[in-house]
Amino acid sequence: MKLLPYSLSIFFFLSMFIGSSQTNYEESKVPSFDVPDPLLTFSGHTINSVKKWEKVRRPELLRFFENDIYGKLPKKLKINSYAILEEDNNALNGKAKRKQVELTFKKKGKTLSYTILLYLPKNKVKAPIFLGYNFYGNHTITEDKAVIISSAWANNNESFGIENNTLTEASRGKRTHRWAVEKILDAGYGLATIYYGEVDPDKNDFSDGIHPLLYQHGQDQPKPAEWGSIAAWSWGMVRALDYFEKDADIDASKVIAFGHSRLGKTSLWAGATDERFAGVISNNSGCGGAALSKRKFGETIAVINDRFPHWFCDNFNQYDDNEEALPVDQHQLLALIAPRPLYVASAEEDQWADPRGEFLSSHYATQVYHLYGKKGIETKEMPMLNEPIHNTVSYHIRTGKHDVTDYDWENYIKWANAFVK
Ligand code: GTR
Repeated sequence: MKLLPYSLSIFFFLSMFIGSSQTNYEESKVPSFDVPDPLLTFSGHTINSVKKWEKVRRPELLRFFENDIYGKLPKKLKINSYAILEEDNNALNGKAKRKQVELTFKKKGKTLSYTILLYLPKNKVKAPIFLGYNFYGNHTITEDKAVIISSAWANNNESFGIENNTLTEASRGKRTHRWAVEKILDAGYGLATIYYGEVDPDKNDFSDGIHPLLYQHGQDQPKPAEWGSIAAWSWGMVRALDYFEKDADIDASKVIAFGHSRLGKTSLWAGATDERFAGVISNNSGCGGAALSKRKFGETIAVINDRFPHWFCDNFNQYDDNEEALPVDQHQLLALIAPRPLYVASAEEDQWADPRGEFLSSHYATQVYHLYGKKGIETKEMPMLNEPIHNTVSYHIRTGKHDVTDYDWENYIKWANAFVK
């Protein structure tokens, strides 16, 4: 094994404590397992056509992921109303049109609102857009003073100046490096982002966010097969897409779901559950996202359910230290996105997310893309660092840590130009 850079070794060392003492980072210790076949039904029938995939296999896989992993929505809930809170045709030094649109939902006397920040390329009739959540508020993605600061609950974070779970001016522009707004606009795309905490605060508490609007009488938390926070955040993306269909500045047939880390798990689930998303990007999504669970490399199901008990549905707990019992794996989540363009990206130092597991997952999902005559990750050999493979299913592993960089965005734009636009 080659020597690891100092920062990387520290990260591994810390992760051992954050995770379980048995966190595995050695390829030789990955257990051998059968990769569940996307093209074989649970009752053993071979799927050899698009028709059978769409009629039989896709629905049964989707149902499994709903019931046992992310949790299903108890009911439908549509946008009650929306309001353009603010609009400027000369934002970002005249480069963009900015809109801040608030969606409101009402049920059982309860109300939830969240705000979409939109930057659209000027002089474009209907723009394709990237839609992705941010972790600390819309105002963190840009220095733009006009971006409204959310009053929703936020995780405290000293370096972002967030105390008392309240977002403030102190964090404006703190995450600009993760959002290549200019590059996106220059390439003719718009960007839509939402603070994920407005849809569901990221804590193990189901009395807030969107969940209570859909409880039955007397219910105070989701049932074992009902939606956790990832499914709630995905739902928020889907409802944003409903709004885009009404906005004349946006080409709603070209909305790409983007997400990093837990929000990459979210973009994948949004893309799987709503086929209107024209493409999906998973940036370093790891366990419960693009990475194969059965490899038990880096973060595992038991560890993620222990640290984030609210992310998945309670039924997912039955696979804690019991990955063998899973009749599916995450490549089949990716396959649910077929034949739409999909980009899975990893980072070299992000071993916690199992880059190799993310890569193999994209490879094993590719057979479903083949049914549609599309190309994906044809090889089982991982590409070199910073040497992307671009097909309908794309993959890269870049140098650096768990993050979103300009390099990632440059590749997403190239892929979107070739396969979505
Ligand atoms: C980590 C978690 C990962 C990933 C990440 C993030 O702590 O273990 O699964 O989701 O958080 O979202 O930043």
